[in-house]
Amino acid sequence: MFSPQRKDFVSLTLGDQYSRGYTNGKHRRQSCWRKWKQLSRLQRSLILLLLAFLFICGILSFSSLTEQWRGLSDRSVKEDWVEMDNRGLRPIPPGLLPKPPAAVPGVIQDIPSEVLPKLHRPSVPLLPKPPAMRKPPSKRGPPTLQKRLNVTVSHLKDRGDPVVGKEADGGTEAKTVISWRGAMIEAEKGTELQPSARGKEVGTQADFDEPTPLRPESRSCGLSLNDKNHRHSCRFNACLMAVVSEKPVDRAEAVREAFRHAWKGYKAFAWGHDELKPISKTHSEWFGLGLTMIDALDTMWILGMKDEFEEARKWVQTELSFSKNVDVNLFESTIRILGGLLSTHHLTGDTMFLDKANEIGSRLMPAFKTPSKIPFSDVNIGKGTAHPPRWTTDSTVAEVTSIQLEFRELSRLTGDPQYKEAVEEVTKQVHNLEGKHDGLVPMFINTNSGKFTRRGAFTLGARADSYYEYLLKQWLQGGKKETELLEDYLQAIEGVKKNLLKQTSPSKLTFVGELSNGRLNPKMDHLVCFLPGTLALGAHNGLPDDHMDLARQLMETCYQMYAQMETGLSPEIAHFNLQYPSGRDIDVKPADRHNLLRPETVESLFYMYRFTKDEKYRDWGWLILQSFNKYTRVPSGGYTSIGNVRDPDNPVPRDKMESFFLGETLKYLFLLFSNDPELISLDKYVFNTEAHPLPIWPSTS
Ligand code: DMJ
Repeated sequence: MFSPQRKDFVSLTLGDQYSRGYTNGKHRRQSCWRKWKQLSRLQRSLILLLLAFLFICGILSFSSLTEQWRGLSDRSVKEDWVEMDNRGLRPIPPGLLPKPPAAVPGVIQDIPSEVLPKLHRPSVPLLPKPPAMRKPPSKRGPPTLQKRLNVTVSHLKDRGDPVVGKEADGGTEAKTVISWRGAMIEAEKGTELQPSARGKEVGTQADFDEPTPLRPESRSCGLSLNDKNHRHSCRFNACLMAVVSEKPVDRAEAVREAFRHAWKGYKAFAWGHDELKPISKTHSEWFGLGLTMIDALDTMWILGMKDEFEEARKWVQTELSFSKNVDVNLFESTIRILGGLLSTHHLTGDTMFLDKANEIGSRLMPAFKTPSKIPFSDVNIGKGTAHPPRWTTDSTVAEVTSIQLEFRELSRLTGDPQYKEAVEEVTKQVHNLEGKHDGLVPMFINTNSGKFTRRGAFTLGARADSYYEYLLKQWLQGGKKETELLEDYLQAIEGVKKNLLKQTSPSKLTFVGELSNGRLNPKMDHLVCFLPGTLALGAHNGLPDDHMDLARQLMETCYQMYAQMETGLSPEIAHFNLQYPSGRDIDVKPADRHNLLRPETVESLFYMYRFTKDEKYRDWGWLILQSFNKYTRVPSGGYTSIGNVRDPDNPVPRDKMESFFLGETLKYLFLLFSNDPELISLDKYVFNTEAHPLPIWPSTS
């Protein structure tokens, strides 16, 4: 309550107001001072406290503002565009769109002419090309170190770097150092964290700092984008120089040897089971359907490994049974099992594989019995029932839109339209759905409503990736007639260019970030590395030239995701540096350091080499194969995923060989090194997302 004194003060103030007219402010100032002096001590303290508080708030908001000006905080896409604008990279206003490019001779004529003018209008310019690799400064490091420039691959092998173990199969003699500490190291959990759970997404400067000193051999190579800051790229590039100058090696044969080694482990410890656990010399089961065996069938055929193929064929014929009370994931079993059986049927002409494909296809059909006809994620192939995951009625967008190549092909081969009809209904619905952002799709779709859910997050990585891949590939599979697929694909690529493309601050590496409620998160899954290959495939088939430019830029980035790691192997997820010009390009969060032997980068290298014939793509693939051999090969047979690509002394084997290592990674490496462009010609086949080639339909189909 107010004290009597305070009441006096109020009456004085009122008197002052009446005299304001002729004091011209001076009196007003005096009055303020008097008012201040007449306040109680408590009141003055409170006011001072309030002022101090406001002052501190002011300082804080000023510093965050300046951070934004410096680009240190999460910037909205709009703000990024302001920056692009400043660099002269503004999107061209619609009225000034360039004319559609003239038809490329040859393939482009296949696109219906009435569709082209509408579709061929790349409206968003690409980011500028990264600078060419610099030559090293002439004097760098002691001369003795510079002499090591002519290091050869065999020299690198002998320099004491860790080798997983001694070959037990009579193959090339390797060192017996087992670099992984301890025999069995606990597998790390996957890291598909929700954005909110991931914590800090934009790195601090320390995240992009150099953690350890340069190794001598790194200093001497001098081929990196930025010598000071990319020692791992540098080391990798030292290897690259060595690769270029090494004696001719039959690289395709080296892939065959790797396959034999992987198969040896699978045969010895996991025969007929889903996956090999090469360290513990046992197996793991996912669906209990011999996943690795089926995924590897067409790889063996393509690699010309007839004996191994015959053994596997016999198992499929006599042991493989789909009459099992087991829940399988619709997407995974479609791309691996149905896709693998169909492609093997095509390559061999053996109808046994088609019969099996038909059987698994029909057992998967209950998944489509939902209120919306958007399929459930899981099917019990024995009981004929389907259901969503326990915690939701949503399905993943990539999963429901990446089963079309296989089911359409099954209908074509069997004459039974039910497969094609079911998956094309999904395509039609997704095509018409609201909630896309410049052609980019959210990650989830509800099986009851048929609508996108959890909108606002857009990625080319997990849960959305193969949606984009299958738009293009279905269009190719069907003979370039289904123009809605092409429209959706072209619009999506424009959406990527407009919303997700960024370049790192140090070396201007182009990457595809993620959009989360309007904010760009500068992270990219290794899964996104399918994109350079898909873009190149589109460009080869008459789509705009800037798709190929983007493919080249992203291919470089995907390669750097390997080259800048200490093991020469990519992490599962990379965070890119948008802020600190003198730091590293790539940071890896502790939860993302694993490598699962994934194929996407070597897949894209294969496409890039086929279309450009640039040998550097083969050299990059060769280095990656050698890193797999060095850090993931298990002496007793098989390869293992690892937990830490940043630690060459302890890469932390996770004791699992995923089926896609044989189904995809080694197949794409072999095709990359093969000198026969007709071996699975890209004008005759489309690869499904598990690397199983399916024929492009003849025009009469
Ligand atoms: C494979 O099963 C397929 O390539 C899929 O599209 C993505 N994930 C794995 C490989 O990384």
